[in-house]
Amino acid sequence: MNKPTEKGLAGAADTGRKTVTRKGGDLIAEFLVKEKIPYVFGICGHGNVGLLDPLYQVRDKVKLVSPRHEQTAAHMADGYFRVKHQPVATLTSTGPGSANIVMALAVAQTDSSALLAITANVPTSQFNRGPFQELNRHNQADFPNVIRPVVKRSFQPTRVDMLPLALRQAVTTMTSGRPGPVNVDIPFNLFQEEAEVPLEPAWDGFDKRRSGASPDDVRAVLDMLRAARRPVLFIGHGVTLSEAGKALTEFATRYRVPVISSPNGMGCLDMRDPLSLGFIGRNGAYPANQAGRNTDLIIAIGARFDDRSSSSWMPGYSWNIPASKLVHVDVDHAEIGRNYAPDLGILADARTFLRQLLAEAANRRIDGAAQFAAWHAEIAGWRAEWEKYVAPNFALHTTPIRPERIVADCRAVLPDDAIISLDSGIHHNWFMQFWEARRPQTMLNTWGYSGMGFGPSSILGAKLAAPDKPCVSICGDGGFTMVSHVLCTAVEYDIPAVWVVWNNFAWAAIRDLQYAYFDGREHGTAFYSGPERKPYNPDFAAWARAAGVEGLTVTKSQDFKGALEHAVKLGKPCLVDVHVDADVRPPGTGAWALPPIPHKEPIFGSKHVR
Ligand SMILES: Cc1ncc(C[n+]2csc(CCOP(=O)(O)OP(=O)(O)O)c2C)c(N)n1
Ligand SMILES: [Mg+2]
Repeated sequence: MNKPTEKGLAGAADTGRKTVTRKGGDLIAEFLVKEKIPYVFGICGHGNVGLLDPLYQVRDKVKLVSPRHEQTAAHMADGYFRVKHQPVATLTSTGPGSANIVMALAVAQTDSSALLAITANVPTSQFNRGPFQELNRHNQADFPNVIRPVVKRSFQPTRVDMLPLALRQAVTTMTSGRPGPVNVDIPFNLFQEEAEVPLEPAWDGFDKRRSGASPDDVRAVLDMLRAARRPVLFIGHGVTLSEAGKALTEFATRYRVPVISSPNGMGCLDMRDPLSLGFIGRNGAYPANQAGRNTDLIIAIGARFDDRSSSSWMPGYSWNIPASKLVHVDVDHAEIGRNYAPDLGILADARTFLRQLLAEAANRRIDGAAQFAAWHAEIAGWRAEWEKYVAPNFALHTTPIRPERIVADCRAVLPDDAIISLDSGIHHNWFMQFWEARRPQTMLNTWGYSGMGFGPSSILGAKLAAPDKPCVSICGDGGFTMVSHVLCTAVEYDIPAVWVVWNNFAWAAIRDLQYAYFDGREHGTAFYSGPERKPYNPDFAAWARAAGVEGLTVTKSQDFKGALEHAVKLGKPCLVDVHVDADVRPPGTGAWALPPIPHKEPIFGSKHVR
């Protein structure tokens, strides 16, 4: 080990670590290599130009991809992480460039997705002088205050020798416990200035530290299961993030416990399995809501009972707590009992907990098939009622196309390992209700923050993470228009993603709320042109072709399947513009409240309290 040099810094001397003399920019580039961060999704600016050259030096190990908007860069990083569980970085410049990632970071944070957001700031020598693009009304170089609510932590090293520690702490923070985005905000001069610095060891990454439940709690959960007659597992993103699909499937199958899933947990149990009841809430599946409101024991793992998966917490619509007993397991203490006080709260990683349950249950006699037989018979009845109600619409061919047709053809065409991303909008409600995710990490949803632009952007990151799998964004016409420049990035970087634009000439999710709650009036929620207010949209397929992407328009339902098959096989970026019937709505099976407006009752099945 090298001795700290005379010039050595206090930090170096304290840690006794090897020191090197480096420019800040080179340190950051080396750090990205050392941490095996394979991509930087970034957009240049005067503030970060000093880092571009060091990135050039490591371009074989760390690829720079520059989309046309910073929001897309962060969604791409988010999508990459969700598919591969390996974080990548974004790079944005001082001021506006970095301000453009705020929404995308909020999406990542509320959906527990890790990414390293490197932002640049003004030189330290100019702090508080009001240089170009400094925010300083409250504090010098104040971007960390802008970004603070949407990241797990923001670091602002102000000297080169502060970089190694800040960077190590940043990666440790973003991938420990509940993952999330982390920011390192770096004043411009640090890229160019040189210092002697102590080297930090590499962080050994995501997914290593997995605390479990206490043995007493594991036993207590199994005692509760033994006493139950109508149990359900409710799973969320925590199960996906801890890669607990196998343990979940084993536990559910062995003990015959039905599984209700929030969108980001979908696919941990193959949703074609009869034990999978689907999503719960207003646009959930009827068997899930029925089971949720009639269960006597909920074992919730890595799920947070947000308003959309709990019918806005109104008793008897999706859940019926405290009449039902609740075990709430999460890696984040802040989620345990946020909305429902649990009978037993357990701070634990999903996979560790499920493995503990499996190990302990093996020592006991639990015969789920016998114990829960009546429950399964009831569930089978609800499933049959639901299937009878929805199945006919899945078989219809219509013009404009019924939404069910799109779901059905996606199911038929896409292989089990295909990755789909959804955006915010009514198209998402249809997929929440009817998509059958078959594998974990294959359905990307903007769930917590529901930011439009996530779906069409994140699919680029998904495709980079999984180049051998079909990656299809199903997005609204409104949401696609917000980030239509994704087409350019697909061409520039040869990313063969597919966009299915769900074209209903409206911000239909919001238009439908207007129709439902404001006497059928529509104002500001649909797209028109001309004095006659004809429905308007650009010709998306022509728009795609103008960008160098293959573009198809589908107006007849018979044509969609073939168009999707073609797009998926093409091996080049492709957009399919599908004209969808804007007046068919997903059947509400739970409720959602916008207080103080009175909520709507479910249209299929009614609230039922045992
Ligand atoms: C960035 C952003 N702006 C606004 C909203 C509010 N919002 C939610 S859904 C929606 C309409 C979506 O329209 P479109 O993309 O066409 O999808 P559709 O509902 O028609 O399927 C809007 C405006 C949002 N979630 N995100
Ligand atoms: Mg729309």
